[in-house]
Amino acid sequence: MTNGGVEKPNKYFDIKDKRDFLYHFGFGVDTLDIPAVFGDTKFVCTGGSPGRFKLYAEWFAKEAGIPCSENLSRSDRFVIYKTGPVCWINHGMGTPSLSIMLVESFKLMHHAGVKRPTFIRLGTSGGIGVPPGTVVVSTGAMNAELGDTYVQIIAGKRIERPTQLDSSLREALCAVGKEKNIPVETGKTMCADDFYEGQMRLDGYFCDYEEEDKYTFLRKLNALGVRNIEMESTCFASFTCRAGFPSAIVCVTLLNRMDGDQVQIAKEQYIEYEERPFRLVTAYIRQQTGI
Ligand code: R2B
Ligand code: URA
Repeated sequence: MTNGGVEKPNKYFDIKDKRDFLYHFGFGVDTLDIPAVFGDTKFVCTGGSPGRFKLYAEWFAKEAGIPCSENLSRSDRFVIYKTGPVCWINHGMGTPSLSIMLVESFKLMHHAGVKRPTFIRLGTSGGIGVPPGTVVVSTGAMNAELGDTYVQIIAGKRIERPTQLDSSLREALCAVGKEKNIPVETGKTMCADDFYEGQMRLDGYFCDYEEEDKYTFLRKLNALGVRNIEMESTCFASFTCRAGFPSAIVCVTLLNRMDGDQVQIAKEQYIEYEERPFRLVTAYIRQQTGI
């Protein structure tokens, strides 16, 4: 396992190739004045869905009384919006998609000359023993083998890296949650590699385990301090930690997995749940930035 220290950016990409192109964002140092557009960034907020992140950016701009950019992405893989010092970028589902978005946004911050941006993931998740609508601020991320690491396969070898998150940022977010009367819990987040079998659902197409195995597994997770399951936390924690960027994971639970597997919530309820991480995180950002 690597020691978890902060790593310098890749020695090759600046020296060898001054014309770096962020392929999945569809622009590069040659095609956009990156420092002019992104140089004042302080927070990068991210989460899975492109539509939700467009909405979050628009809500934030309206609340803060500042303009919202157009979609700055020039590819259809990700959307990027900017509202003052906050960038809103979606990351898709699962760690492969997230890892691409994080690498390109770290390079983006590097090219923009931004020193220590704070990264916050605002997501959805399945709760373990907590009521639906609970906002879980993660204390750490656990992989699908129940280890507190992110596993990467590089050159045919398993590399494990720590998945720490920033404790002072977490505490500050929890304090804002209390102030705003948002139901907040802290606990570990398990990062599954898929939505169905990897989360021991009984409603997938395949299922070669029994109902009691599901409950045994969920009870085990609960005993290990896990409060929610999603699909990106290990990679998010590990990458931000390697880069030395403070980071937090704030996910609303859409259901309590002890009570079921299907995500079937009325539209208004879903929107209200999706709003909770947004209200919490943006109250914190506005407190920090004074906007
Ligand atoms: C939460 O929700 C998505 C799956 O529905 C996935 O991206 C995640 O982490
Ligand atoms: N996202 C997940 O990964 N799992 C859930 O149960 C809900 C949302």
